[in-house]
Amino acid sequence: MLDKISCPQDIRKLSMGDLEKLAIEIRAFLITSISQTGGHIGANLGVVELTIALHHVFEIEKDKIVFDTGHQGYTHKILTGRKDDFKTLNQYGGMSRFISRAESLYDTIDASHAGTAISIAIGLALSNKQDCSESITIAFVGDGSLVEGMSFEGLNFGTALKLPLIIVINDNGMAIPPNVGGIKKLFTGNDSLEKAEAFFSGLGYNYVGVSDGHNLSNLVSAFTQARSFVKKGTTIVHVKTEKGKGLEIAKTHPYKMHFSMPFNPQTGEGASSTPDGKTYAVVAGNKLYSLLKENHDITILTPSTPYASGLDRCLSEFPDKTIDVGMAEQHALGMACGLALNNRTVFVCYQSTFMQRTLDQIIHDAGFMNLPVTIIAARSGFSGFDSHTHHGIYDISYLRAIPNLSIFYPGTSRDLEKIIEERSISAKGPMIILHPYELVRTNEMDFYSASDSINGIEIIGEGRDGFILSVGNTLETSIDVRDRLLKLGIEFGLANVRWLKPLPEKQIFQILSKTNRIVTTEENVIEGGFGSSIAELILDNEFSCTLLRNAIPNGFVRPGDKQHLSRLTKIDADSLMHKIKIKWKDLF
Ligand SMILES: Cc1ncc(C[n+]2csc(CCOP(=O)(O)OP(=O)(O)O)c2C)c(N)n1
Repeated sequence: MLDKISCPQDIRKLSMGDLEKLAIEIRAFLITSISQTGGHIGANLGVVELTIALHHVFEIEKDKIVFDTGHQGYTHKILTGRKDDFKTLNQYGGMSRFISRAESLYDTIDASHAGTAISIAIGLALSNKQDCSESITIAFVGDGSLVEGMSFEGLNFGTALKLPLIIVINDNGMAIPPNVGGIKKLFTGNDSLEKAEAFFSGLGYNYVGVSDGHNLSNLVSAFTQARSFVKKGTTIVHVKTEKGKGLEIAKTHPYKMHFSMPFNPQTGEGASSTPDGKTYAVVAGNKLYSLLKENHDITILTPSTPYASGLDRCLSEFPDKTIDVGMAEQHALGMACGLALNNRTVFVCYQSTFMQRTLDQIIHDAGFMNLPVTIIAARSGFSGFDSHTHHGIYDISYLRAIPNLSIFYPGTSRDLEKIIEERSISAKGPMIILHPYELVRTNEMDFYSASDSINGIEIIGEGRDGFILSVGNTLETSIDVRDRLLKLGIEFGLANVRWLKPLPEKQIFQILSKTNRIVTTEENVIEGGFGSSIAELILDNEFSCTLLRNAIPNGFVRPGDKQHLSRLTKIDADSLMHKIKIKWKDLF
């Protein structure tokens, strides 16, 4: 069947029997292909029929599907001519894990952060209405992403105007972990469709429920009905599906198999959402776990990304103290502020890229009230193959300006453990701890000083010709560059800076007064980053130093292997050596 589809009209012509055969083929293809490359296996196996039915009923050349998050669009990709690209998934320059406008005319938006579809679809539908266009807009949103603040804002407005809009809710009971809260309650139980109908009708929506989202005939009828309602205002099509449908391991472990590295589809061997080994997230998660074990009175919150934060054991063994608040980044911080107001010690664990959604809560709630909330943001810097929108490369720039906020970026796993421990004992004012998406170096202690203190910056070595101020995971590059310079008889000192805000000014002033060649290194964009903070210090205090800021040039960076991305953005050791040679020719 798959080979017979060369354009969208072909799917519209298929009989029910052929649609069913197509679903079987697509599911088999997804299992074979994703088990080899890795990818969002569970989410995509659950929406094969749903996507086929949408393509069958709607005219994709005219009607627009707006996928929320965009991780569940693989069947859509297959149906829009990208089957052969699946072998390039998770390769540099290969097919995106998400919906991507660069890939296809039929991908309406670029997305990978959840919650955007309903609002964007409302805007598209309004403009279509203004143009008297026949186009129907379909927002496709999972029950997990439905709890995002932006989804709720859109849901509220979705019936304010009569729009040619359909909102499809893919209800599988799961975000990455199981969904939580009121929406989960609404969507659970034998009477869930009745409860949902009452809820959405109350908001002013037409409602169509589908209890078996793998039954193509039911789906086609539901979408045909929704299409006929379009002139009557917005319709919700609420579809029950099973995440991981058709693959035993994905069905029984939907959390683990939301996304997986390559795996054996028969045995499940290799199935894991993160690379093997001790990542910084594991270090942070283990430290929090040991604090809970030692009965520290701490509360840990995560907005549905426990795996990225290494919280699995905390969640399973200390469910009262470790709370998944659902896909609700803003709410997580608000809730943390409430806990802190009542003197609780609270850690909020984000994946750095999704923390962007909560900028104002950091400023307005935690910052303004100077509350002792500790945010731990994993995957700061490059996020590897995740997505070009998943890199946490703006963190330092947008956080630096926030009053009262301290920013700590550990250079070693020891720094990370220490700062978490210190914050669990005494936290004053809000703090963000950033850490990278990387394995901890197995021999890291060979490199650094033996001191256990995390006060101020850690001087790793002195040098008469210049000084490298290094942030977080760029320390290794800095050590490499320092060694290469030493071999050329050029002596640069090196510090693991750790404290980005407030800067340990006294120590930095000492360095600035001893040398006039300063290098800063960071895995952050150049504008407003750590290097900029040193430039400000130099300028404001009239030091005569020359400064080389080794940081990522402004722009969106493709997903890819981290080392490759460092080379591409010219922050790797070779590039830094080259920049040093050009800037300070007199040294060579
Ligand atoms: C703002 C934001 N928070 C967290 C994530 C991480 N994330 C990606 S998919 C996902 C679960 C999505 O659940 P749902 O929308 O129900 O879709 P499903 O995978 O169950 O089909 C999460 C938490 C994200 N992409 N964006």
